[in-house]
Amino acid sequence: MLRIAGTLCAGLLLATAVSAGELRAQVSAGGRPLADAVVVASAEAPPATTQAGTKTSTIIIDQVNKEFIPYVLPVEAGTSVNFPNRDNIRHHVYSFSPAKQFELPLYIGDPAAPVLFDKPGVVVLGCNIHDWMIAYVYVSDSPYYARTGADGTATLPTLPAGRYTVRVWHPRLDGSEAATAKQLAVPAQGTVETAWEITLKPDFRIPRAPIPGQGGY
Ligand SMILES: [Cu+2]
Repeated sequence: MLRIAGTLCAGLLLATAVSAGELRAQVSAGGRPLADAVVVASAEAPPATTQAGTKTSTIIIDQVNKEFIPYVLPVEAGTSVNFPNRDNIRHHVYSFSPAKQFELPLYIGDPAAPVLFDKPGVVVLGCNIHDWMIAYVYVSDSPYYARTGADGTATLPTLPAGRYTVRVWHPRLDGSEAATAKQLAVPAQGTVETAWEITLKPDFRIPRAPIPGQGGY
């Protein structure tokens, strides 16, 4: 009997701890899974606990082999991002985007300070030296977001139960992010699934400059 009571008790505790559901989103374009899409869920009654400017995690965008890694980084507004340069040549990172304008003049290794992204919006990153280097910081006004992997799936694992507006964004999304919005209810337990098939604009990324003596890149 004791053992049964113990199990029951643990079960109740677990139920209390996980009064959150999971949202699993599948994003595709042209019928194929789409990586680097950002799925954002905004609660209709957002919790009042989130405070911008208090994020302490050390999130980074690397510069490796003259590319930004990752290509798309979703963060919550108020997050600082560091931009270490792992190459043995200098990069010069900048953005002219309204959500964050900044410049990290020519450097190797760690820049002097991380960059605070405090305003929601899409921030396009470039490098003054290498025109093909481009990346995106998606600054979210909601703490609930995830990026799709190569399988086109994004999982938001712990959403407090309730009603949400969910949207998808991608660097090449043809149309507005707002137009992708849909409402759904997240249960206290279990998974809710949703999917988008989106249209992409052509890829205007600048090809990498050829390296002398090597073909292609
Ligand atoms: Cu560069």
